[in-house]
Amino acid sequence: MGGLEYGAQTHEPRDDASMRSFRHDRFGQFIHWGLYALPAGSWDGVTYGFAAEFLPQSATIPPERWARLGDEFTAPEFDPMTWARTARDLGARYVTITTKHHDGFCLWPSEYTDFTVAATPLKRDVIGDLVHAYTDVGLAVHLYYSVLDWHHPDWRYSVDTPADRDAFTRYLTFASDQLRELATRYPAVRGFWFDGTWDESVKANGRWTLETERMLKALIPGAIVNSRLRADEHGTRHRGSEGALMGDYFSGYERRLPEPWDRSVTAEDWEACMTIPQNSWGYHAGADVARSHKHPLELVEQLVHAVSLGGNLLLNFGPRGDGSFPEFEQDVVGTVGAWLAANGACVYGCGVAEGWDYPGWGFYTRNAETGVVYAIVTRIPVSGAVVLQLPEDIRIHRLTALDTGEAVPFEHRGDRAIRIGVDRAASAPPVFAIETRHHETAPSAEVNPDLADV
Ligand code: H79
Repeated sequence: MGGLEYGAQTHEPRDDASMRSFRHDRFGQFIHWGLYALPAGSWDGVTYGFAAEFLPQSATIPPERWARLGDEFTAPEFDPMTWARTARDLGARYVTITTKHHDGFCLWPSEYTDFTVAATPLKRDVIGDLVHAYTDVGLAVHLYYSVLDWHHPDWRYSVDTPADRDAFTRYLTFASDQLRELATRYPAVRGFWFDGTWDESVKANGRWTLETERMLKALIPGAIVNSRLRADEHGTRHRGSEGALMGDYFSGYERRLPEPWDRSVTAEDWEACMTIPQNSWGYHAGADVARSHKHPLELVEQLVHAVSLGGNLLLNFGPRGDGSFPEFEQDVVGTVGAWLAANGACVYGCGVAEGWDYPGWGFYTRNAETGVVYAIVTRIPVSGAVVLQLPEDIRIHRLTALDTGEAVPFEHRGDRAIRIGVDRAASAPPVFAIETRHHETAPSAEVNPDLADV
């Protein structure tokens, strides 16, 4: 296969139970929590509009000063069970938690560095407690790990000298040790989500990325690893130089989704990660950032957009430094959670509806097992009606409102379209469940001249 040594190890999507379950779940909660949640975007009286977790760079804070934030990490409101229930109420089926972000601060008591939660007043093993709580409520846990590390003295952006190479080799050993530590301490986790892998130093170490993937899968059978970890021997990322996906799913969609009509993306598993603010993953208390928050229903729209193209959505939450969830995130939990409680059948276990072209008024999804197609109306037309173009030879067998289960009247428009009235005052996207059957053409006695053997 192009002779790549560190490229893609398989050329087909994984189809084991673990991967099927990840694909089925469709909706995950991302958690960004660390020291950056305390200053929440402001430093020495100045508010920086950029992402809260980038504050050390935005405000050029010396590492020693940043590390002293650990003394304030008391998180009196931190309750792992409340977090887990919040994710469950949201309708998420898995969670991805930051163990170490770019600032290098570790939320577990790693034996390989002192820059951890163990050195703060909070002391407790945040990762261990969260893995336990989320697993308890039935959510799969994935661990986020930033390879980029602003704290570690051996981190390098590029390896240009023998000294850099030695340092970075030590750094990669440190990262491997930490990852082995995570997989060993928390064997219940289902996957790893890598970040901070775009620098020349990592790209020059494709072999390390493959070995890391292999190590984690050896320690945790069935573990799922995102493509962002991976580079091949040419430094080509996500997909190897010959074009095949590395890791288990494509994780390059960050704060964006593929175009809704681009069905080419359905050839691979993928996940998009999304913020509620325009751009902050850690909690940001700034007023301008608050003004950028997406409406909870936009997030419903993004979720079904992802599912309609066979992808997952990983929606980020950045709890406050005290361990509580800000009000706007609780609103998202309420609205998205309520919508999914009534309409989750069009999300979980669903994917692309082959043959149903992207309609401007919303999205189609299809449950591969039942064959039911869902029409999710995220943009109700001013006409108060939507027209559904049917695939060839498909007829409507039953059409119901997903939330009530009641039959919905519709009007035929020739053989290939139907028209459904939609309540223009609907307070959330209505969903129609469509059971279809194949149209059986009556055998014709006449010879069709177009089919004549010529
Ligand atoms: O954890 C969240 C962010 O803090 C983190 N990723 C999400 C999940 C993140 N780190 N950096 N960024 C987001 C900004 C990324 C900038 C990039 Fe690039 C653009 C990376 C690759 C292209 C600029 C150009 C920086 C490196 C090359």
